[in-house]
Amino acid sequence: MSTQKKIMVSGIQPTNKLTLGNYLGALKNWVKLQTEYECYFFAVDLHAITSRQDPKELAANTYFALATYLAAGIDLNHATIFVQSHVRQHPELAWVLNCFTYMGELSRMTQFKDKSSRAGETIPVGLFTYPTLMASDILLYQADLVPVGADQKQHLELTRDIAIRINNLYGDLFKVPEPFIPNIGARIMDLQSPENKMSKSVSTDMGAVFLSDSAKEIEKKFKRAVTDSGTEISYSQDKPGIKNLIDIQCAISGKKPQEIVASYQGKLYGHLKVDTANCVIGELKPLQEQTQVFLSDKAELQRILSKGAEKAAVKAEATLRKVYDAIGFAPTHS
Ligand code: AQP
Repeated sequence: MSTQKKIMVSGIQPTNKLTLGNYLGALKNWVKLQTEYECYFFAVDLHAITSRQDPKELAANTYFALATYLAAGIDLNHATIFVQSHVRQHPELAWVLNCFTYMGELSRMTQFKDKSSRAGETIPVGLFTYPTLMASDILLYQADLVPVGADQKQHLELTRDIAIRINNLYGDLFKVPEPFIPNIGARIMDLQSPENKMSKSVSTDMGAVFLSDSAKEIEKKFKRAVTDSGTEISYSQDKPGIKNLIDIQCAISGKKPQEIVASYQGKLYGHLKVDTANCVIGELKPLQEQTQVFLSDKAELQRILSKGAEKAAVKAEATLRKVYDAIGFAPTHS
């Protein structure tokens, strides 16, 4: 009987410092799941440039993201971590996939519609073809599972469609991946507009808690969090601000929303805000300290990332070579 682990792939865009949403919605789950799967976790810097990035900030945010992965407990015995742009097979396969993906399919992507409406008159082509690069990230590693937020599910369905289309033409080149929406881990909403998700690049500074924020900043952001004009602490969709604070406490403590609500009987919104801030500060303190330890030894971090990229490239090249052979590219002779 084969004891081979299933393969799981995921990444975060280094468009800014990571947020509490990335941590509670993605990273914390990766750490829980990493022993069950062969994992590839990367910082998707090629995706990040679909919006304008300051070059110095992009590199700093990339290191910050990967140091945070390690600080959160990603274990190199279970997971390979690397920078997407260090593995050239990602854009190479993406080009091939572009040639098997239809304009109509990409035009229907909700994220493209959202992001292009914010981009104004000059919409980068990269924003349009973002899903084929994401498909490449997944298919290169023959991933079985991709943990995605609900907003990325459409991209994963497209990835499956492209994989099936190419497999039908050329034989089984790709594993067709399954979406995996972990039931643990919340969707964390913007503190200033709790009907929108907390986002690295879209949220305002007061709307997002960044993993680099000081305790004082975190406290201030929660105290100013938008709620409603009521007073009763309850967990419902028509109180999105309050629900978000409860969800944050649940994601950190592992408690159920009703347990949290019960502990606030007779208390005010202010209590909930202060407690949520303290809960977040307590959760992030060790993470922040460890992140600084990894960032302070850049040479060691770079060594880890080079090794990760080398290992990832071996797997990625095996898939890419199979694809190049199947579509008829002449082999290289060196
Ligand atoms: N608010 C959130 N709540 C829960 N999970 C979240 N994730 C992001 N925001 C939240 C999860 O983090 C992973 C990586 O996401 P990403 O950075 O690649 O892109 P995104 O989902 O588009 O997040 P941002 O912060 O809004 O990105 P930018 O601003 O860079 O475009 C995913 O697993 C995502 O579900």
